[in-house]
Amino acid sequence: MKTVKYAVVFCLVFLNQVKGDDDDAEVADNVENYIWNIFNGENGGYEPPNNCKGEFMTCETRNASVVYTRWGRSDCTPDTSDLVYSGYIGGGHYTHGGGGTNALCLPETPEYDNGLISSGSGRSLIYGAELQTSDYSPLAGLHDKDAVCAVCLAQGRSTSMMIPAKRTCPQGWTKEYEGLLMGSYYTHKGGHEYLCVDSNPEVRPGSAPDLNGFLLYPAVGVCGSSLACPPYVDYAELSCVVCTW
Ligand SMILES: [Ca+2]
Repeated sequence: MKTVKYAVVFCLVFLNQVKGDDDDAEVADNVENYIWNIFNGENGGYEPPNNCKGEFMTCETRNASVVYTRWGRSDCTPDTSDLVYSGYIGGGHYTHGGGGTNALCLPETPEYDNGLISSGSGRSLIYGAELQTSDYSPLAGLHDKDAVCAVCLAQGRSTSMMIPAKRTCPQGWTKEYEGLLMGSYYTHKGGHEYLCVDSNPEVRPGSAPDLNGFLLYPAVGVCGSSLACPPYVDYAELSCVVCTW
């Protein structure tokens, strides 16, 4: 910290020298004020946000935080996170080789800029997501239903991770949720990333039936490849967990 203070003093001396030239004086004054505000302003130059709201979103704890997406749910885990927004999973079509490979958490209420809207077909196409679970008994009742998502803010933590094939977090980490690892069907052209879908998923109310855009299938490990079997089990659906630190 001492080195930083010496550097600040040097900068201020230098800026006073620069002020000898009228053309540079205003710029030098602005820089000088900026530096003084950082080191000597109210609250040490830190201006607390004035919109700190919510049980976990307090001004005092807002400095360290991380967001993660809870796939398959429209809410966040009570006592660990605050809801930022909820929406519907979207992404590229399962038959398309192009488009995105990542999944999106599309907000429930989109905002369009009319100035950006035009006609044409040269576009990247985004489709809603369906759970493809007709032959997966734990979620068979949700087959063809539209998948939802929530973006969650974890206050007081600084990073998040998804661990495939785990249900617990390493010591010291906070477990946000556990779920079922889901991906694209293995022969579909439109492959996409793996998502950890909550083990107790919700679906969009009024979901339309079998429209097939961005599709989510349970993921399994395949033995007889380079996969370590055991402990991995051939064609056993893989769990997953999302943790924050
Ligand atoms: Ca379907």
